[in-house]
Amino acid sequence: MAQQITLIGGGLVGALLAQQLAGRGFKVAVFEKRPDPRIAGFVGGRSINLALAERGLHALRQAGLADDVLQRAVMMRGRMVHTRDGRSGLQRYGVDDSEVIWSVSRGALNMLLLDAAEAAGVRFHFGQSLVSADFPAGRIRLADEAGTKREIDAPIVIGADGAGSALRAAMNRHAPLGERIEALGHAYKELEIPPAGILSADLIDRSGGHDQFALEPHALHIWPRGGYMCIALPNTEGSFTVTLFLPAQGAHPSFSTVADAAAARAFFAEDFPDLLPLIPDFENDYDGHPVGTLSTLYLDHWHLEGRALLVGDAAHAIVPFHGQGMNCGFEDTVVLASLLAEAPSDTADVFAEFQRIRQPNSNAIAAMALENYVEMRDSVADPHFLAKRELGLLLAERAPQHFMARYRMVTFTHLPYAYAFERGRAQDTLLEQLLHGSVNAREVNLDAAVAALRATLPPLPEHG
Ligand code: FAD
Ligand code: E1W
Repeated sequence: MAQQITLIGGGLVGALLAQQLAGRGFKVAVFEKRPDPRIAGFVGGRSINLALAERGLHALRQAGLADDVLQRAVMMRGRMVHTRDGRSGLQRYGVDDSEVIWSVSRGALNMLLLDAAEAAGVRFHFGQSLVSADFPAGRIRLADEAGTKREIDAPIVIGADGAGSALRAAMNRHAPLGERIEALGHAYKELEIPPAGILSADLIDRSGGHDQFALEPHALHIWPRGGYMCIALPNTEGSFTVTLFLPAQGAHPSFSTVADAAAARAFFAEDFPDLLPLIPDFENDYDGHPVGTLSTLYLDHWHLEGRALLVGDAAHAIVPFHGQGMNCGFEDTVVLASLLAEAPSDTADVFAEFQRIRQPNSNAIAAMALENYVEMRDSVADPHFLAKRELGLLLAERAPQHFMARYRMVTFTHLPYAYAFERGRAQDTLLEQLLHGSVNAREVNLDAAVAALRATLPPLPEHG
């Protein structure tokens, strides 16, 4: 008899994990709160997109899905920084198109993963939300959309039900997980730039004349403004999804002072004057879309013996500023599927081992994602930061075995996040020493700097 696994949540991580486990011979059932997006249309209907990087792509390759996903993705070669004075410039992520990230539609990706999981034999039950669980009895309680409840057998249950996980709450009621949720204090709102065809000819001329896109399509756009920022990611149809990140409360600007579309229009006219005319439905978008909250989730325990386990955001939700939440969750599925394939009936050992391997890494990406917010909104224009980055680039060119920018380790390698975090700290200390306060990387003696680098840090491990 094939081992039976019940998954809660058919989002990005749940659907990919289900496909991976079914492919390794497990009998997998998934209970998903929302209706089937392939029938009902993706909830919200808006085109929200995410950045897919090497870690997520690697998981999709193992699942045989990378090519299908990339076919529907838009390549982003670098970050396009838009300054207050209306200038913009592309900072490439890598030296060539082998180091790029990809903008994918959340809805399209989720539907592709559902199709793939179903094709692998997974049984989906939509419109079914987990309500509670009796772990000793191996039973879970579900509610359908009408609120009708039922109980089923689920001796082994895995929660991929996102940051607000109901399985986590049920586990925590049974035995405390040591949950800590740290609110960022900043929140977000999504707005839409339609394909340039919908904008006036006048605007297209002023934005540089791309026929279909109102902005350079192959970039992640950032408008850093100090304590807050906007970003925009391209969609395949020529539109962009803009996200405004702002303090949730407090002195202007915050979501309490920019409370409605009228206040928001005045705020954008002042702080994002080049962006405002690209958003024709500004009023409806601003008043119609919710303010999303942002926090980091830390748990002491991700599992309850061999009976229940949390993965993805349910175990380790992070702030989005490194674009790694989904990528990290996809990396979870690779590790878990391979551990389970090796020892299908030792779920207690496998779950403990999964946590042992993944928790230091999810803690590291949680910390790096928080740091990246400050870096993105404040220091992309800070002279000392820019000098450090330039010296880093010079060292990476001269001694590629000894220096790699942390962003590249996170985004373009499979080096563990915890390694990238540690190594990044050591490299940063060295850069500070070499620059000692200077804002000009060219003042540093490069031969001496490379010698110091080789003397201080071991070569980087293989990272292909
Ligand atoms: P989710 O995607 O949240 O899926 C959870 C699923 O469980 C949903 O389908 C939900 O309906 C279902 N569910 C919930 N409760 C129940 C229940 N009681 N019973 C049954 N089912 C239930 N990550 C990146 O890698 N790159 C990015 O560029 C990026 N940008 C982001 C931007 C923003 C503004 C935010 C907020 C996040 C971003 N992320 C990004 C993070 C990414 O969205 C998450 O890490 C990812 O969606 C986690 O996947 P998941 O499957 O664990 O959870
Ligand atoms: C990425 C929501 C989101 C998603 C992202 C990124 C950022 C800023 C944000 C980090 C980045 C891709 N980043 N980009 N440029 N420098 N750092 O790489 O996904 Cl806010």
